[in-house]
Amino acid sequence: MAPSRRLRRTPFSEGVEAAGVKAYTVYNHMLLPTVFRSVEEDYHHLKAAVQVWDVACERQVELRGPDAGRLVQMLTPRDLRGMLAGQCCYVPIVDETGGMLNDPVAVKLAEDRWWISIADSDLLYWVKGLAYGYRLDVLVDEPDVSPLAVQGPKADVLMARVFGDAVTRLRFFRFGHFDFQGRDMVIARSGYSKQGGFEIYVNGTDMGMPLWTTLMEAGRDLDVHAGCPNLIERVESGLLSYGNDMSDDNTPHECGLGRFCNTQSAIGCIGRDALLRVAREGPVQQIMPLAIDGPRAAQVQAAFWN
Ligand code: THG
Repeated sequence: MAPSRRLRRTPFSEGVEAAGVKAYTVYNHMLLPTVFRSVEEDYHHLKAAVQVWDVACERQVELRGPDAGRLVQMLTPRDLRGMLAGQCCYVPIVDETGGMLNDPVAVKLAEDRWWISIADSDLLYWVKGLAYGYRLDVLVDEPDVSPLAVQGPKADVLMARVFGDAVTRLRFFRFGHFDFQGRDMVIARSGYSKQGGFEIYVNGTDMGMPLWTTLMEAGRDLDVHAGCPNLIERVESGLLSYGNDMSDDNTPHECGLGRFCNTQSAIGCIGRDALLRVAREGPVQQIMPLAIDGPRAAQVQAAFWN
């Protein structure tokens, strides 16, 4: 891959490279590791131990101001009226046709301040366009906040060593503020695996490597290793990948995300009318999980790129 300023490194790239990353992909114009030892080895290790993931490419779209809550509700058919500060929420984002634009995690920092932790599409422009077009009293930008995920069955033990026992009392999709070397960090119990774990939202670049190194040293006896979202684990767990499993041609219902929609009560959602219309007709196609039985499949070569 040819380096350029358009392809962004992360605050953790130095650690990722020292850990022997074998492949990257590009996600939100940023490096995302995809393999350390092998996809299969990484999978078994993720299910047995604990991994530290550079998911800085899960960029934040920050909304700040009196109309922030109204703007978030315009983006999604999930009814967010009951959501409190301190909660995270997986929210399908749709356009005016009901087509999926992204499937981020919304983080409600305060009544007037949200992060939308995006999957791989330039959601910032859609959100800025709506804020401007509707003359909303809200600032929309991409702060330099980089998630670092700690995933796997031993994540609680490792996180307690670095942040104290209180971090293990976080409930699923809740976040709290924790100190690391005098700096405040937002930490949520969330992450792109079903093996349990946390995401640390790291502000700026300077604390990236100190945090990475501290986690690696504190977890040596737990067999901590650098890891990344794992293809096998995420398919088995039914975690969708925007751009791979779905695009703006699909409604949330076609993606199996109907359980995250309350279209009837999501007043203000831009795609609400379109989704109510298709709900009457029913989806014409549906993405389904698929398990293939039998002996180990042969390696598929890169003939997929056409
Ligand atoms: N964490 C954060 N940001 C992200 C992701 C993440 N941005 C990109 C990408 N991942 C967004 N996509 C997903 C997909 C699935 C989930 C989270 C983000 C997820 N789903 C669970 C499920 O489907 O069972 C739980 C959903 C729920 O109960 O609300 O966690 O991983 N910060």
